[in-house]
Amino acid sequence: MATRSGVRPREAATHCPYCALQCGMVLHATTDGVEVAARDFPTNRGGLCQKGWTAAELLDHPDRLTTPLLRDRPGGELRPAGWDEALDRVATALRTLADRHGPDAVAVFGGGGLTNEKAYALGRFARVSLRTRHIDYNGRWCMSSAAAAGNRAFGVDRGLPFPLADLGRADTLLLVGANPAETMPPLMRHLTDQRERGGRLIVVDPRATATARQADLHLQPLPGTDLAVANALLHIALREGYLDRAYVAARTTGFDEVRRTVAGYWPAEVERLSGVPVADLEATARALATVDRAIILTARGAEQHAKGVDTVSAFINLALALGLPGRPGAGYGCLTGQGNGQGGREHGQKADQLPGYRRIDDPAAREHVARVWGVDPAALPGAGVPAYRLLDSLGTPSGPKALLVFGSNPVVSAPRAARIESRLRDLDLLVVADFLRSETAELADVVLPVTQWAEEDGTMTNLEGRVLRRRALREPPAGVRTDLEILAGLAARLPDAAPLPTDPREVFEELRRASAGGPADYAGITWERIDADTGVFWPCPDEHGPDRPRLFADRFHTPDGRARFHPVTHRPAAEPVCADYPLHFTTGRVLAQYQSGTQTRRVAALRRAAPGGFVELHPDLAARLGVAEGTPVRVVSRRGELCAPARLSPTIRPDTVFAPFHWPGAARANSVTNDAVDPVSGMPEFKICAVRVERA
Ligand SMILES: Nc1nc2c(c(=O)[nH]1)N[C@H]1C(S)=C(S)[C@@H](COP(=O)(O)OP(=O)(O)OC[C@H]3O[C@@H](n4cnc5c(=O)[nH]c(N)nc54)[C@H](O)[C@@H]3O)O[C@H]1N2
Ligand SMILES: Nc1nc2c(c(=O)[nH]1)N[C@H]1C(S)=C(S)[C@@H](COP(=O)(O)OP(=O)(O)OC[C@H]3O[C@@H](n4cnc5c(=O)[nH]c(N)nc54)[C@H](O)[C@@H]3O)O[C@H]1N2
Ligand code: SF4
Ligand SMILES: [Mo]
Repeated sequence: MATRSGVRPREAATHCPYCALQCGMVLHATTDGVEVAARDFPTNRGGLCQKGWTAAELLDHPDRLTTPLLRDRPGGELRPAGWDEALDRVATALRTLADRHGPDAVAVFGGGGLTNEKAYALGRFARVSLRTRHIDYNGRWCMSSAAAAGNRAFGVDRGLPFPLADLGRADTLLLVGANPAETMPPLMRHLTDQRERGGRLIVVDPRATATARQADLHLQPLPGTDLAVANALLHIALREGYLDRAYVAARTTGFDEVRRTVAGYWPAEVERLSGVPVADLEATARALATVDRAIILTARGAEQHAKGVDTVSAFINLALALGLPGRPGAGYGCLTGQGNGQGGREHGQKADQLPGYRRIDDPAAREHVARVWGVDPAALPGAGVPAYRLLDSLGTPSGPKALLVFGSNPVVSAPRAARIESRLRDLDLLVVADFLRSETAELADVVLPVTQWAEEDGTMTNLEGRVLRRRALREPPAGVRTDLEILAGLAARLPDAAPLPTDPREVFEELRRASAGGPADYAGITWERIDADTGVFWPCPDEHGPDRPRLFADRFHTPDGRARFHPVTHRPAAEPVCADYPLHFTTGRVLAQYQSGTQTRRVAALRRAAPGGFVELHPDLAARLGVAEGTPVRVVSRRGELCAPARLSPTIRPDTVFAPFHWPGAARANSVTNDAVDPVSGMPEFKICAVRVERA
């Protein structure tokens, strides 16, 4: 790290630690701490949201961890310990468990907020130092359905295959299950441009969100019916003669079966199913098909379902039939969520994956990566299992007995969280690396305190596939180590472990070699090149060749260069409503809180803006339940309940209730959610289950 070598900059041009927009910011070291200033960058154009403005408050927060913590016996208290004692304890337990039960007795859980270097090092540590197949990460909760659908249609998964600025020039922009006014506020600047240029914004969301309120047209479907809506849009487009025949013939395969499938999606029937009026479906199809530059974007509202992959495929089918992907200024994309949600899914913390977005079951990929790692390809483990299956197997007779967590707080964020919490309690060893005592850290046997973003160098890949630099401003507090130093310290204590580098730049150089030739090729990306420009877009195989802000202009990344249609059919939510659980429950975010809230719940201004959980419901439903604004209500599902004050809103569907998922304890939304997962991606159905609501 630059700061460790004695250079101590007074200011650092870096990016926000939170979401995938990775807004540009400048950090200044002052006598009272660290000040944040907005920095103009193509994504945020000088804007920051409240979370970004206040991010530095956690650097010197009284809750910050600055010493390892150990629990000496189950049920005992966590007590401060030295690093050698903590790392020895972890390494000894890992060795004992692996000796007794085999290497798969140990599991690793990563996060989409980790830098590329950390994500890469975590995957290598699991496969080489621990030799376990059990590694997965919270991107499974977030990106996996869009990733799977993108891969099967285009042969590659880059959330936005074009720069974000293209949104500002779109004639029609369709946002499906995305609420960027709260989840990426500076992105709205591009949408303001779009509308000032005369473009149309159409939003699909069961709630009239801050984003939907700015739209020209708001489709308000029943949660879980987006797939049917997309098929109806394609049905109408074909009926009206909007098919781009030349494009479909030249650039795609598989259209005929999709044509047959959508023929059955009569708009009137889809209106009955989804509640979206036929006239609105027709207006949407027309708005997409009769302009030059139309863009379709999905986010978690459409994706976090047990049919999320097929739902995204339905919107990709629509985009392909209209000839959008690869046309300048047009296309399909998904809005990646976490700070490094894109890079975090490319470099090997996913159960089935090796660096460079290679598949772990591909012999050539194993050969290539094993060579970079200096090991025998046969020694690399095979594919593990997706996050929910992994967490749900912990501590069971056939499941892992130890878990190392880097960058996630599943006690709050996992579906059916009470069950996952009890699985974590059943482990022989739970290790959490974090800079705060998250709810998951509270259960740990060993807590390892790590650096924060302003104390680290590294790279992040934003929602556009643009690789950026995170730059350190200051030294970490005494007693704190980087994630890379922790992995290296553990590797050194394990048998036959190759040494792991701790300098992020050295790790990046290795990552470049490991990714070379893979779908996400970083071989041509250097830190200097990133510094010299506003980042570098992957794939970039050649240091002296161009990067690729826009994909698909002449070919897709499939073997024959053509995009693939996938026929998909609607199916109901995994848990239908019934007499006992008559309402649909859906979940999401509010502006002032981030994810499981470990960080943002500790920032005073954010706590004031969003002090606690709530349940959003329609006034008619509230009247039926005898509930007024602020009345504590209980939301009960077959799995558990949450308790929080009612918030009345005439803009939500009367058959649907909503709660944000940022809080632990009684208000924990994931006590209620369903653990059904998508059969292809393993993405949980966070966005719909059956509940009843009662006065608490
Ligand atoms: N403030 C804030 N910003 C964040 C985050 C945060 O925690 N807080 N997290 C970041 C991360 S990791 C992510 S993944 C992104 C997520 O960004 P978004 O996807 O924009 O966020 P969500 O609120 O999860 O979901 C979006 C919308 O989906 C709607 N929805 C619910 N069910 C359905 C459905 O069945 N169909 C449709 N069409 N819509 C539905 C919800 O009403 C909600 O308004 O945000 C990122 N930015
Ligand atoms: N009901 C419901 N549940 C959801 C969702 C939903 O829409 N509804 N959304 C899902 C989605 S999209 C996501 S992305 C997940 C996210 O949920 P989580 O996986 O829980 O993510 P975070 O809350 O960001 O947790 C990150 C933790 O790691 C720590 N941390 C941050 N940076 C670092 C680092 O560099 N190193 C280390 N070691 N630790 C770090 C933070 O302090 C924090 O405790 O939640 C999912 N859960
Ligand atoms: S929009 Fe995202 S990246 Fe930008 S300041 Fe807010 S949290 Fe940070
Ligand atoms: Mo996410």
